Amino acid sequence: MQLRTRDRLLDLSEPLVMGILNLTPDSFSDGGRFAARDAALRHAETMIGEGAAIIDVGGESTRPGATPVPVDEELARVVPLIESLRGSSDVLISIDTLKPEVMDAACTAGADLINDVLALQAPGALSVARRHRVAVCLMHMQGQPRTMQAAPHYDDVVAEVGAFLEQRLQACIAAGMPAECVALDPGFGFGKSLQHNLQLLADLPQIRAGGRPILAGLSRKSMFQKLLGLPVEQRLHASIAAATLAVWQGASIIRAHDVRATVEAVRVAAAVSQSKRKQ
Ligand code: YH5
Repeated sequence: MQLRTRDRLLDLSEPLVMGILNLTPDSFSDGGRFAARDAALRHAETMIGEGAAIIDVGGESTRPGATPVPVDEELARVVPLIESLRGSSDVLISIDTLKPEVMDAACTAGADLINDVLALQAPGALSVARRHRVAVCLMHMQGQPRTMQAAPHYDDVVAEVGAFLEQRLQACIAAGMPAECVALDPGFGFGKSLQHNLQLLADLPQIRAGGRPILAGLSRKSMFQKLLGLPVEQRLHASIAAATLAVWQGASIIRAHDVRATVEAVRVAAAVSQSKRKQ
């Protein structure tokens, strides 16, 4: 399994961990903009040291109920950080945004991957990705971020998510992007009940059937509140169990907050996976 970005081919024969770098003000903001940027850069370097192969830079929260961020503010948060990180490291940089203008500026600043929870459905998003020749992660979401968790409904969640991702992959190909640039993501927690999330993880190989790498984002998500009654700061062990299962089910990239623990779990799951006899 491989993922292309620009002229680089990312080897996914071993699954990789994507470390989350949240640039929303509640994350690193105590001493103003410059201090926040410095703290964020140090956090990125820590995650790289712990084995993150990709850093996912986000300047706007996509959590249910989060407040939207104006484009200028989002640009001011992410672009300088990407420029600094690009200058100091070869790590793959991912930009987590809904806005084509932010995708464009982030790729110009050195981002290698567009992580879009709208799967490039915003006007102009496909052409930005094609022009920069970067990798993209297409994620499934039912509804809009603000209201998606109100009453998610599917007749067959695995089939519907799979069909949506296949349709968005075809839209990328029709827009002139190579299929080799595309990764797919079922979007755990994005317009899904606990049961929907569990079904998607249990049947992840069906979504993998498109032949493109799968990214799974399960880290600290509310499904563990529903399943175990745990607040967000106590979801590490559940997140590690879920990351392990996702790799066992064939996921190639795991998006995570707790990089060291996730890298260890991913390596164990991948080693067992590779020892399995083909039947
Ligand atoms: C994802 O799955 N998720 S942002 C609520 C939480 C904890 C974590 C209240 N961006 C994904 O991480 N991009 C996000 O507890 C993503 N896949 C991709 N590709 C949501 C998040 C979170 C939300």
